[in-house]
Amino acid sequence: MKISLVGLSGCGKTSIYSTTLGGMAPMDVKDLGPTVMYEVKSHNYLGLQISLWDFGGQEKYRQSYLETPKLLANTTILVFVLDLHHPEDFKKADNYFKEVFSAIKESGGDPRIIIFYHKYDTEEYPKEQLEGNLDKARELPFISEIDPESFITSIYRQEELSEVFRQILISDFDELRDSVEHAQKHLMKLNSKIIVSDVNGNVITHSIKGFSTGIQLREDLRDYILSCNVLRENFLTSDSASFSAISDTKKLKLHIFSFVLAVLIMVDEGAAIDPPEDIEALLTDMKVFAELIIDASREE
Ligand SMILES: Nc1nc2c(ncn2[C@@H]2O[C@H](COP(=O)(O)OP(=O)(O)OP(=O)(O)O)[C@@H](O)[C@H]2O)c(=O)[nH]1
Ligand SMILES: [Mg+2]
Repeated sequence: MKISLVGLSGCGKTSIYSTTLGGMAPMDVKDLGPTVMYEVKSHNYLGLQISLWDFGGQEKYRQSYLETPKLLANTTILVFVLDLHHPEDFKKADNYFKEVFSAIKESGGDPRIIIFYHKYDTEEYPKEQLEGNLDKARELPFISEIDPESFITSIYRQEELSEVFRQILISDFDELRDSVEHAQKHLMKLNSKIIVSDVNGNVITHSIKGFSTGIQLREDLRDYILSCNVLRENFLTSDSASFSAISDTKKLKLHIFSFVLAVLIMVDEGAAIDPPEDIEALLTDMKVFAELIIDASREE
């Protein structure tokens, strides 16, 4: 699956990648330099091979993509990023979108089109202007003509941005999407802190804030899952396994299903304990989810 991120220079494409799949915090991307030409980042998410093309937006590069349409060809999902903090560039951006869209269409492509109305925050920007800019952006000639699926995004609203990204990544896989919804329903009912991730530490859904940087699970837990997964593979030689870590005050249980899916359950001392049958129901659904992931990655 090829995701192409396009937009003018400085609109936030590399920041979006870095703070979702790249595991960086918003503060760390302030000093990113402009992307030279384009960068392709491969990412395995839930067993799906994602290649994310970050097309540097400086004028000299923009021209070269339009002249070499094969770079944009085979795009599965085209994400236009529009910078809400720079309304003076809206027209230029709208025109660039139109040119990219035409170049892809001319090369026979038919990608899903998504627009990010990005930098929807007041970080170094006056609040009064933001809403007006958003309205103006929606009325741009090309954007209103194709009326694409849209999201309002900001790297400073990490949970939402990651959720948008997760939705986009699995949107083509109906069954996976249903499984994620099932997991979310279970999590809402349970008191335990739970993270469902893949074995590489990409968070799929969770019921605790602060355990991830974008889509990436925090490093110590990611390392724990990776180590347990190696034990499962080499020592237990089974597709699925469970692990426990217990201290005086905390309990951490890890379930790995079909070598792809990890369910981490944390219980603090004194916290309400969930009925075992409710946890069992979650785990049964996640086992099915893991099998669907395997099927989906085979189909790809
Ligand atoms: N306020 C705010 N600033 C952001 C956001 N996303 C990115 N930025 C800032 O925008 C600047 C440029 O971001 P980049 O990600 O490098 O922009 P780019 O689109 O990759 O630029 P090129 O590589 O030249 O095409 C950085 O200083 C980021 O900190 C956001 O959501 N809100
Ligand atoms: Mg960049």
